[in-house]
Amino acid sequence: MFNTKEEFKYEFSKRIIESYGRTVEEAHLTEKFMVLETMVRDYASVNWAMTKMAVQAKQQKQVHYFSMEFLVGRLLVNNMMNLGIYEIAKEGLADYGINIHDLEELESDAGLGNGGLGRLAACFMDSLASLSYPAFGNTIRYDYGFFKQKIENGYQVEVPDQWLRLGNMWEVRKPKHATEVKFWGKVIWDDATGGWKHVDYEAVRAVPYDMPIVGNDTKVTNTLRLWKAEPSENIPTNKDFRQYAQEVNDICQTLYPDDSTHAGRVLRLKQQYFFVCAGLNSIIRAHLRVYPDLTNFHEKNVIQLNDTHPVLVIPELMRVFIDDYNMEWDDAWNIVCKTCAYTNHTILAEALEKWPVDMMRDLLPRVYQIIEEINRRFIGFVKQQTENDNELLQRVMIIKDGQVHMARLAIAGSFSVNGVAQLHSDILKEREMKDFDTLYPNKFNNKTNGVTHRRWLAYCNPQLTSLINESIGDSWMHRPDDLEKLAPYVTDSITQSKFYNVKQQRKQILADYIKEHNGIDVDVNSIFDIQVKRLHAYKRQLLNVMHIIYLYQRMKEDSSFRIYPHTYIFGAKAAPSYYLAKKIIKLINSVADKVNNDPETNKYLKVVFIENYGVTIAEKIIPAADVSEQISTAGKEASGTSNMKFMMNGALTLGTLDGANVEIAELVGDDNVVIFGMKDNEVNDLKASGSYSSWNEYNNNPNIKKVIDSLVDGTWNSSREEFKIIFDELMARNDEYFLLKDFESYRLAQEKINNLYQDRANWSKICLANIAKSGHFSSDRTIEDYVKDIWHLNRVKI
Ligand code: T68
Repeated sequence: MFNTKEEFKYEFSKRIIESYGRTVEEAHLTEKFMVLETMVRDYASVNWAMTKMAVQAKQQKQVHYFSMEFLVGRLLVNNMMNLGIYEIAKEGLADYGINIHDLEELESDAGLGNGGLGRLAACFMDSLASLSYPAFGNTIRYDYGFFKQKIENGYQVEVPDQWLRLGNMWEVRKPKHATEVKFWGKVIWDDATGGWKHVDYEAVRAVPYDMPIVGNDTKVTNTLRLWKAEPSENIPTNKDFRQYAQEVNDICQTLYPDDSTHAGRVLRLKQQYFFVCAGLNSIIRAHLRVYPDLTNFHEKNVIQLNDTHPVLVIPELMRVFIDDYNMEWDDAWNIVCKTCAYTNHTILAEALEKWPVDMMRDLLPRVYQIIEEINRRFIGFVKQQTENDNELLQRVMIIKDGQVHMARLAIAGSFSVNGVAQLHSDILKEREMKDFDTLYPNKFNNKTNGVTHRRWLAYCNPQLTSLINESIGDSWMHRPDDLEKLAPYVTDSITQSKFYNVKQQRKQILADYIKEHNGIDVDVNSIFDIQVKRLHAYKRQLLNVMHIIYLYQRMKEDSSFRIYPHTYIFGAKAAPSYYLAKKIIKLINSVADKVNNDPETNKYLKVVFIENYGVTIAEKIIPAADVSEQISTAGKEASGTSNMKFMMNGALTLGTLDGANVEIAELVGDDNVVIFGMKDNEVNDLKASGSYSSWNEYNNNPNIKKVIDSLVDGTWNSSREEFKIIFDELMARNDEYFLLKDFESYRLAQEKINNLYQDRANWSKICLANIAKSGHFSSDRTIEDYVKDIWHLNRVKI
């Protein structure tokens, strides 16, 4: 262990020699990196062990966060900062002529997630540990994370993300805690035991790999448990071993296997049950090491279900209680419902999970049998509560038309159901899940998302952090609301100009990156207008592109029309099978090509698509933003979390009243955001009226018409077919997300920003006002809300 620079250097060189038989000078960069990582892990291990002991000794209640995704990102520097050893290590390495950033760059992102939902889970783990709450994460140890995106000739190409190539130094394999998961087979009644028995199954061994989650400035270190599937010793006799081994291997191979095929869907269901079953098994075993039985299970454990992906926790826990521990149904159900809580992240109908009954019955016969019984009893409950309202019953049944509705199962088996921003929670309660709110009046609640201000401000933006600390001290690291102390500085002209300088530095860093990776020169004095998030029609990257096309067309037509220089920056991965989304990426790149190379306009307008958007690149992009594009169709984005990160880094939100934008706007006030577009109720009414016609918008607005026409007249591609699908989405399919409807108000909002930015002092004032209010969107606040209303945890004392 080390507490001084000299001790660090001694330990570092000793380990290099022990591990690789060379001196520090001779060692390869990756060797230095791996040694440093191991040193940090070992340093954290002491606290890790103490945390486990402290939780056990006090028999504290823990939260178990079950999520198919944790988008952790890099950990090396983050963990060193949290442990308070960053400066020592950095200086010690510098003495050896090693730049710590060169080592940092070798770490691959633990990219075990798709987007917001996975990153939220990672932010929660950081806040839980930093606030000293006892918490456990459960997920899958995917061999490959979400794909790496390459852009070739403007198209997205997916390459495997081999995040484990250099190994994962943070994890510790725990074979002792391995367990069996059973698939397929059938269920028979066993007279001998008087219970159901699962026979002829295929067993898979689940082995946990634990990663420490290091809290900031606390000894508390929690665990993220990644489950890996391996062949069981008890191999099936009716199958070729190689085939069996292959099938086992497939379980943890990739995040989100292609579910456009039947085999892909079975695999995803297998993944879900795999980590749920393994995770529960280890929680139950740990509980029974301390208590004689499971009757107080819910007093010591709360399980948070991150969306419906881990909802099999509910029937699986029932199965274990009943089959393995002889509980009566009602007692088991009572405990399950007091243990589980469910977070919903979407109201998009197509994203609400359903599983075909046949598939579930074949793969998980006993679990399915239990779901049937849950459904049967649920129907009885509904009939009794509603005096036989059959229409309502049809709308809420868990098993309906040959499908198991996972969100309905989640609501029935949880004591809390929460949305992730106030508007989203209101929509769930009052519209999308109204029937369930009637059935269970106190279950629904809101927990507005948050992001860890340690990673998304202190770690990723040291320049801004210094400025803040210079002004108000660093108490906000522990109490993010203290960022409000900036309020008096918002109008101070010296602080404003210092802020402006910080922003310019961050824009320069991004500009250098863009130059290196895209070969495009961008002007740091232009407005950096940024939209980074998953590519989806409802998020409306296309509206942004349409507006860029409009600006370009107008500048080309009218030489007196010029805008303040703008750099529009995009980053987005499209799901591999999402054809429209991929075409939008191609369109962005085609527009970029043309616009960037037009000498007549390229002083005013540049477009950049940054490839492979993910946690690490976000840490460079977000601090450089002047404008944060949050332009989803109102009512569609459950919360959004990049909006919070941008705000924290001093960008102005250009957004619709959707998700957490609503709360951002309320907090900072009308002068400090730019809001446009239809509101949620207007979108709803327009849709319900059936009167919307995108052709009317097209015919009545010449700007729109020109933009749309350019999609199919060869402007952006020699083939007129290239973007036909985008044209059809807007015109033939009547513009499901109302881009044309909101276009004019978006254009005016952009114009407003164009003018606002030119008053540099006022612009800085707006950005500072945003930072001052951003403490509310720290995940520390969110976690405290969960703890107070749902989890009821006490802090760990070491
Ligand atoms: C996001 N959801 C929401 N889903 O879209 C976003 N879905 O508004 C919200 O801020 C965020 O969750 C956190 O609450 C997702 O990221 C998924 O990634 C996903 C993955 C698989 C299946 C369905």
